[in-house]
Amino acid sequence: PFLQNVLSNDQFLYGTVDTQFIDENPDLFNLKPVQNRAQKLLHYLGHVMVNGPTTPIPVKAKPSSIDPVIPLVPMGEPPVGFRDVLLREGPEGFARAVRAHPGLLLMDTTFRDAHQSLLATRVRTHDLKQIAPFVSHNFNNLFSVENWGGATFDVAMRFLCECPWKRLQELRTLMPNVPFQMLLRGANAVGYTNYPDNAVHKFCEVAKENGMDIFRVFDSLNYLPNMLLGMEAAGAAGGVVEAAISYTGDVADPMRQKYSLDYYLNLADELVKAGTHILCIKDMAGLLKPEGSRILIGALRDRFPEMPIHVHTHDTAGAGVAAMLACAEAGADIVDVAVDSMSGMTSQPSMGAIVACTNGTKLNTGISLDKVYDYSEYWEVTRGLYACFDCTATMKSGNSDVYENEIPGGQYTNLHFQAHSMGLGNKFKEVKKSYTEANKLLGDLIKVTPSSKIVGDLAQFMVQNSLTRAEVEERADELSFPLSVVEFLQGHIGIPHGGFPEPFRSKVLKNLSRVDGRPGASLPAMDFEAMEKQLRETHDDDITPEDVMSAAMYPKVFQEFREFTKNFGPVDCLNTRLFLDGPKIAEEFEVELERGKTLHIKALALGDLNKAGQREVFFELNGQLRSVLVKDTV
Ligand code: 3PY
Ligand code: ZN
Repeated sequence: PFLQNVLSNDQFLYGTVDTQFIDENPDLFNLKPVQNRAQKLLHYLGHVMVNGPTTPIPVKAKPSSIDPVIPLVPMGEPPVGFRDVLLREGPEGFARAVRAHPGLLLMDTTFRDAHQSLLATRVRTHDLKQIAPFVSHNFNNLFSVENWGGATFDVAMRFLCECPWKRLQELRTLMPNVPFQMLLRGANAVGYTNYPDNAVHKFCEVAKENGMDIFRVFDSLNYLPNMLLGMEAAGAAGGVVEAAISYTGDVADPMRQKYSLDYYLNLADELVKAGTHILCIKDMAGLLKPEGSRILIGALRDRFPEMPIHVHTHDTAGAGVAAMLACAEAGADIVDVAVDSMSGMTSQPSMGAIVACTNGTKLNTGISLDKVYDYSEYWEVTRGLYACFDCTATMKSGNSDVYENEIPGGQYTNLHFQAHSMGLGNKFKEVKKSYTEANKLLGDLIKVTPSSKIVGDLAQFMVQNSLTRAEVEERADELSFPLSVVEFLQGHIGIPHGGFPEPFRSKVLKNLSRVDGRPGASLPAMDFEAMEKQLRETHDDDITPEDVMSAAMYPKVFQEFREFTKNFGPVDCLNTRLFLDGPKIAEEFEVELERGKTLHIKALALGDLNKAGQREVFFELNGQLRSVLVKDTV
């Protein structure tokens, strides 16, 4: 600013001072452009006003113009919650307290799986933070809030241009009393492929340091060595280990023998032996019906009387509430729900419904329905801001055909969007049929990230090439399969229950290499110090251990995220309407960069297109006129 003042000073401009020193030293003008956070954000807003959102949107819909009302919270500390028990007694004591708890406990998935399933994982930290204190004050008797992991990690950087670690840190401060839970894809951590063991360990360590409490660990093939690695990593970091068995098929159907009750019980034996604190049944597609729930949970309850049992499901067919009530009655300690307005369809069953159905029974949740209504209203209105990602734009109801195709909740939504965007909206049934066939071709797999993606890729390949299952089997040695399918058959994500399908595998692989045993075991360790050094060289000095982990998981996505932030600033500070749609002309708004540092901005005007294809966008920033030049790419 000092230099700016000098340069705009009249005496200086009109030559009445001796500026010879400046004339003789032109390198004084080798100035980096002044790029503060405010100017960068104006650049971002100008960009959105001229060109639309920077994040890809599946549906042409504007964010709703209605603002969510943030329900009030009382002053002072929130009441004691289960996290206080965890901090006091450690994971084992916590598990005992959970098992001893008389009523039914709930995990709220609204902050993670619900929006991963309904809104393409796009809910921003901004909207989570607004409601976090309300949850902390009114839902202190939740078992946990699931708010991290799964697809949220990469989507935060990739599409929301925000740091997933900052989300965790900020929520932790706002919700000190409720345990946080994350979804860890075993040896795949929060990615789609195996990482070296030390990366999974380090990831859990850093997550724990940033406030994560409970690690739900699964493997997409229920491949025990991969699960054990994830469990060891979470446990060594000091986290609560929740080993999750992914559920498929139907234990109540005598015709479905591959994934029988014995299969699940044997796997549970191994996980309990390995020291899991909590045992989870992860029904990612929502296939558990009440009868299957009674059989499976009843048998687990008998076998492991001391072990807390936690059940996760999706409501794709519409039977989620019935199934979770059956699980609770059969002895589950905890079931997963999403707040009403973020529940149903491919998301979790409704919190309000479960609370109401158990009120006055021995399964009473201790949660106030009135508070559920307030919480739900916040999300109903907030959800409107994400209209361009909302699956209800094309999906109108639950679908009981999931019992046949077994597509996990989030993937069901994605495939539905994809079919519609490719003009195949009236052929979704065929896409789902192909998925069913592709699954059979691959030997009837457990399907969840990333094995579900492999089945989906094969299904898409079959649709695109008009191939039936019989044709694929017959011509397996000459077809050029998607890479994910080939790598799966090579053993890159582990070994499926019952082994690989033959002769299909041999026909596809011919003499390609095969991985024996656990894929991560043969990967060289990551050198985090070297990585940090290299990141510092590329991106200035402010590289944190969290950044190193982001880069370890997603090197390219992290790089692009840092570059984006360098140009456009901390866009996570903008509200969601501004982030997606920019301001209207004459709109005035505030942006809080950090506590006590608020920008007052008014959008003034959008200039005409100049010869260079740019538009000047005018703003008032804290009372001063500012403008940014934006290339019009529309
Ligand atoms: C994920 O891996 O992100 C899932 O939600 C699996 O169910
Ligand atoms: Zn799920």
